[in-house]
Amino acid sequence: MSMKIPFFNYKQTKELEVQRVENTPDHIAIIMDGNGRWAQKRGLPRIAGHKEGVSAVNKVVKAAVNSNVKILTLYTFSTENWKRPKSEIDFILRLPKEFLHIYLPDLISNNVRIETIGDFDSLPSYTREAVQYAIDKTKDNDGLLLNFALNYGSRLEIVHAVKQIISDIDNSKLSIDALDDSQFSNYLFTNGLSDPDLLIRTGGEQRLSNFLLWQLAYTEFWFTDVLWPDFTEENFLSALEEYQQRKRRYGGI
Ligand code: V0D
Repeated sequence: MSMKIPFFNYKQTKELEVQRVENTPDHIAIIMDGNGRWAQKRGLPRIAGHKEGVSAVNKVVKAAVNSNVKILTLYTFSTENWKRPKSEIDFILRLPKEFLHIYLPDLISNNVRIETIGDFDSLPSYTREAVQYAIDKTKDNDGLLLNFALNYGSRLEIVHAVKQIISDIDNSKLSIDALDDSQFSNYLFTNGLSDPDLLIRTGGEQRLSNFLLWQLAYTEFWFTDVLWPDFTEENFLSALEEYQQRKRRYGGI
């Protein structure tokens, strides 16, 4: 890992202040697209691309830690992904365990906290158990929040929120008049998290694909043709720089 800024020593405070002035996004969300195409271009099966995508996740997590990002939300598995061939789904759903087997000790020493958003209970037990173990192991860490969108779909999330709201109104836990957009946010899976400042999508497509529809209302979008397995720390820093440029320009008006 190339560390440009020594965040783990006592010079930290000053660097962090510089970062704040430079307006680092607190919360970055990423749609990690292009894994299947990366593999197909090389004549490999799609799953080879997903596997390669895992090491890109590790690189970006380290880059986020080094850049003092507070929250990194990664779209790993969408509610629509169940439409894929069973063998591919089966392979993908084993990746969390594989990822954590390799990288959890590193994440712990980097003070990273792991969380998830999405329909966790519908995942197979081998996925749930591996991820739950990591959540428990890292729950007291107060560095980067690494938030995996796992079996996540934004419309599902919104419908789930509406049902819960109706039930709370029925039980007089909530009054219709008290329901505003900030109250509504409390019913989403992202309850308690700030909205993303920056959305990155790799792989060339420019759409949201049912990701964080409510939360991205004011977010800056950054798209790249780079396929996710090829995405580097340098690409990540380019996105950060462009975000800072945009903010500076708008701030000046
Ligand atoms: C495949 C590219 C890490 C996108 C990255 C189950 C598609 C690699 C995780 C992971 C996936 C999830 C939770 C966790 C630790 C790691 C992961 C999935 C897919 C879907 F606690 N990579 N990764 N999860 N891919």
